[in-house]
Amino acid sequence: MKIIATILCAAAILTGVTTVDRDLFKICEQSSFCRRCRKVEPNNSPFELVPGTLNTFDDSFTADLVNKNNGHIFVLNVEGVQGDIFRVIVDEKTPLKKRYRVTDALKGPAKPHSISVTDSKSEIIVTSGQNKAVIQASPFKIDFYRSEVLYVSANAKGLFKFEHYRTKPVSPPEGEENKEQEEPRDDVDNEPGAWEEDFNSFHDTKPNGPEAIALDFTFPQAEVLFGIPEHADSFALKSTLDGEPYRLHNMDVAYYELNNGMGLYGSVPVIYGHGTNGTAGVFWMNAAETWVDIYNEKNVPSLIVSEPDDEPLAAHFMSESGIVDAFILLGESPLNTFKQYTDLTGVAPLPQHAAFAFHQSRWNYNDEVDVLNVSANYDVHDIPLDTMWLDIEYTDHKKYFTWDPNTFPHPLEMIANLTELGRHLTIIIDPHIKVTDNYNVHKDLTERDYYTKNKDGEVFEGECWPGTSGWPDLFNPDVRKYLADQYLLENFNTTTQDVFIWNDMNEPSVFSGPELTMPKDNLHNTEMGTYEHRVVHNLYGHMQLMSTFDGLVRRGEGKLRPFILTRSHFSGSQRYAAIWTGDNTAEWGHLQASLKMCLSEAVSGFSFCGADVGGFLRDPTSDELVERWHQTGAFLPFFRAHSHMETKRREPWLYPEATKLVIRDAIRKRYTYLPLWYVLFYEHERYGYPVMRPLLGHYPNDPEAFAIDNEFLLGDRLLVHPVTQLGATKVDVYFPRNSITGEGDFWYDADDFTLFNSVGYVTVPVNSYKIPVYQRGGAIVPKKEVIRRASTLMKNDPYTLIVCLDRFNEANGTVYDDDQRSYEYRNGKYVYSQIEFKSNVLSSKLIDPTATFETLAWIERVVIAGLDKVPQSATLSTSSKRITLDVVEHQRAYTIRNLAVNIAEEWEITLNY
Ligand code: NBV
Repeated sequence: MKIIATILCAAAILTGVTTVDRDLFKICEQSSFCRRCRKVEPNNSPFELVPGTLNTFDDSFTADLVNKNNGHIFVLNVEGVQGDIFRVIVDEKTPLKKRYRVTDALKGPAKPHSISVTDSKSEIIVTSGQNKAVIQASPFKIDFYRSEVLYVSANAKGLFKFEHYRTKPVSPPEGEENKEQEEPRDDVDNEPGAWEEDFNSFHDTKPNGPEAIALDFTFPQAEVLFGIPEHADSFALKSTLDGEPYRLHNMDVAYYELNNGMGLYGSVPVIYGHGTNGTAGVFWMNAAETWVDIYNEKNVPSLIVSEPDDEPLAAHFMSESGIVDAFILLGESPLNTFKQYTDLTGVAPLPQHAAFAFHQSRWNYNDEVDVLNVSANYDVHDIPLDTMWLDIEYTDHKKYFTWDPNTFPHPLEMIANLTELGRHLTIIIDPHIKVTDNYNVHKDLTERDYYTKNKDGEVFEGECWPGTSGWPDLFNPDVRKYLADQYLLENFNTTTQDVFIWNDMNEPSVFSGPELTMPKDNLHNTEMGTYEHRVVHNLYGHMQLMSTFDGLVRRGEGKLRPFILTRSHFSGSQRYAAIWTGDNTAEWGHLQASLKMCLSEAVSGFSFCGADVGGFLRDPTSDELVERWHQTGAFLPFFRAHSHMETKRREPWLYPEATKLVIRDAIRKRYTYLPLWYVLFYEHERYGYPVMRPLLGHYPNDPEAFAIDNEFLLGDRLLVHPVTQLGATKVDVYFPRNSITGEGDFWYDADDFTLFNSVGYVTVPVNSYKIPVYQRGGAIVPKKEVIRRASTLMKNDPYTLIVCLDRFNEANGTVYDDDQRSYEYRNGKYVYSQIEFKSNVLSSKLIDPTATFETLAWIERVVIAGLDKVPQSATLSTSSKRITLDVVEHQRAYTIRNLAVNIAEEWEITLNY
């Protein structure tokens, strides 16, 4: 039965069913725990603190919490965490067995911050720096303040629920009634599916029965809520009360639809509330299936920017199991709050340069000749390309870490051919392992007992690309180490250190499983003991990434930065891999969704995000869509064209010349901005702010900007409003209000320096080449204008600095460079300079003077826009020379050429009037 479902499903994927098969996936009503949590009566919380149980420590306190309805006792633990964060943990005091605690999402143990505690009968007040948590004893509630302003309340709605572990009732012998169960022992016993549950043809044995936890968080200062990716929906979260909650459950959802909260491949349980009074966030660290209801009184379906006298916006997190472990982020400003989250879960580390250049993928390139021809054609058509990708068909019958001997007989030669051109190869490695005797990985996993087990403790087998497959138990560190070892060149000797890795299907996708993933009663051998898959589901892909990352670091002898692309992700996966938005469709709506989805991911730690350029499924509806998609992709952090095996080939030269030229122009534009991307990624690693940012990141007091998700910022330097509508001849670009000046910033059209300096929408005309990109007045952007076949060949090429002045005639920026692929920058081998324009002098100063980096790259040109007077000449001075240069006017800006100063030098250019 299951096998048939599998085959049908795989067949549906291949034969062009064009909408999601909703019957395959649950709605909240079909999930017993979601129903149970959703029906908790508000404002009637049975939880209260138990008097006399308070224990205080330097950085935390504990107190007992009782559920008055059944007398069960829990322990509340409130901790101060460095960086204006509170952590709230609730677990059972004496559980039948230890409940699972997520640890791998955090980059390391959260750093404690001292607290002081005042206790009265009715409340406990905890102060930690400028923050305060007020814990009301009965009914239990916690209010979190920053500088005496209430930003977050936990359980203000009284929806807190914690289903303690209990012994499963024994089923009576057939034909007899179960006397013990005549009276419900607890609220959960009334709920069908609490002890065993069916969905479609799948039965979940639920050995631990009901074990859900849920808690509501109210954001009194918020006018908009956002975060909790991954959903194909708007950036601003919509009210869910009349529909489905947002779901966080990693699944392989073929033909996913737009504008809804169905779970997708990744789950990042962090939510932010923002308003003109400030920002706060909640990181709900739970890896089990989770649903999130969004409360908004007005219940406006599209945008939920609220008004001051509305009921506060709130989120109700409902998880199937685990414990309550929530971090309250009181960052006050959006960027600080995003940084608090990356301080906990880590940043996306600085990628190799090639990783954020252009990638060409396809399911599948047929053979070695095909790969090399595509690569060669990029040169013929003068389009830069850094990486060719191979999908699952390169393997020998979907046995990962092998090559198909017929189509890829000489992988090392193929790789060398690409490497000689400065290009890379990326190959896919999925987590399912073909069950067959003639496969060493399967044999090893079997012999070492490394596979995930089913509920009866036998090896779990299911269906996936290779046919019958097993899934390594990646929660076991030994299994992670074993798989990591498979990437080492001594084991995978048909690859090289230059080969990048793509981990797909790691939700995990199981064609024969419930909701196309693993049965929840499967068993994993974790570091904390044996746990059901249900408890850790959203972490499976993350554990694969830990393993792959370790393998690639070791393959590169600790010197090379790995590049991994992953589909499944959880909080913290950004430390190991870039993400893409999975199997999108070649339609305009999906192009629009790519920005919204990557914006939500960016504020949730995933700065390295992209979508399949061109759309994965189906043939693009028009050539224009392909053009606009390349233009949009060129300004998203991860830029890869990819397509399904049943679509027509899509390499740029296969389109009419006019389309090819537009695509070429967009990709080349990406390459001109690589120095900007590099410094933004570096600063992301160094400071923790996202690379791609919503407008509210820098314009926190402009409510008009809060829900905008058809344009975005790159750092604080560029505003990008890609064209994403069919037949567009104009776009309405929103220029936000600066919180400090109360006015609009200056924005310069990146192509011709046309100045925009008002607040509000401006309709700008677009032709097919136009990508509406604006550089902020006050920002300096480094670029390279000589484009080569691959970014790796542009290392020593000269820079151009684009200086756009603000209304005070000033500007600032940074430039960063290093060897572009190794970890040597962490040993001080880099250059990071501050470039400043002030009082008619443009200067470059090393930010870290002790860092050293030898490069041949020099600054060739400086372009200054926004000068109010025409300079006669410019004088360049360095420690060793002083020369006078011409200043040439062109397109509303002034250019100074032939500077010939090395970027690792300090220098000054004075404008002479
Ligand atoms: O490996 C084949 C595809 C891949 O091309 C795509 O990018 C992934 O998201 N993979 C999914 C499996 C099957 C998709 C129908």
